[in-house]
Amino acid sequence: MIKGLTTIRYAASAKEYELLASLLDRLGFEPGEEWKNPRARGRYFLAPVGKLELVEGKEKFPADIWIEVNDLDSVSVLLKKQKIKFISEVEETGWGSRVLVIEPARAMRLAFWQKDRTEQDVVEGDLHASGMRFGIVVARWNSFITERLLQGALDGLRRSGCREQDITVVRVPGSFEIPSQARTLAETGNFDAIITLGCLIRGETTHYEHIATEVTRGIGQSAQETGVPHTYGVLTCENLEQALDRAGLKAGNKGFEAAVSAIEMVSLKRKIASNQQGKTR
Ligand code: RBF
Repeated sequence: MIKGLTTIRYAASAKEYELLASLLDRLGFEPGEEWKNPRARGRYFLAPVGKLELVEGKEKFPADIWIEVNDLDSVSVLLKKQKIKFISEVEETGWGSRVLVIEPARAMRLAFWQKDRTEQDVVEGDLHASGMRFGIVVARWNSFITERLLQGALDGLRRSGCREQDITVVRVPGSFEIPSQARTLAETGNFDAIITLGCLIRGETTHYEHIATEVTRGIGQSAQETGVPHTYGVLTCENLEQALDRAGLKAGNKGFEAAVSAIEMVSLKRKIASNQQGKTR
């Protein structure tokens, strides 16, 4: 039901608006478009994660916007260069983090914080697809369903910033042909990940179990042997109704999910590779 969260700050003047916008830009927020009407204007800035947090009791660092960063010391240097008013310098919070608080405009307090690194630091992929190249293999069998999966996958890629020219769609006759084509694409070295889309319906497929097993195994094997992430958007359903549900009706769209998983896997692979480099330097 919930789609997003927007919190608004009103700038007291055009000068303050420009100052805050350039500050948020410099800090590395993803910039959104500016809107304008005769009475007002606005710009939005996006962060990868948003949360709405309730607090009870007294908070030591009063600020109503908390911005989590991964290099608090650089943020502190940047803010000092901009001559922003500090309410508190970098301090330990007592809950495994450090925080600093600024007041870039009257009655606007921003806290920047960074979690202390722990041994069990988690590495996770994120969902920015710009600069990533994807191959999509889609089966024509049950195209009524698989075309919807394809639309879901394309939607997932585009909405995450992937450019049209970085997406290659290849159609194969049926799900049985997906693994070999996925491998062919992976071996070209032109793709960061392969997204596989198909639909097997038990009622219509003799030896359904065998085909499903073979397709799944083949896709997994191609992923492991080529080292290119593959994601699985092959529906295995009892009947057409169930397939329809999973291709965009009640139960989401498995093509969309496969695309988002592909982005995450590429991002994760890149992070692990750059972490390794860091360790050997
Ligand atoms: N391909 C699919 O992607 N989904 C199916 O549900 C499906 N059912 C099939 C049922 C039969 C009886 C046959 C012969 C093929 C079916 N295929 C299906 C196609 C299969 O994946 C492959 O493309 C063809 O068998 C050609 O190798």
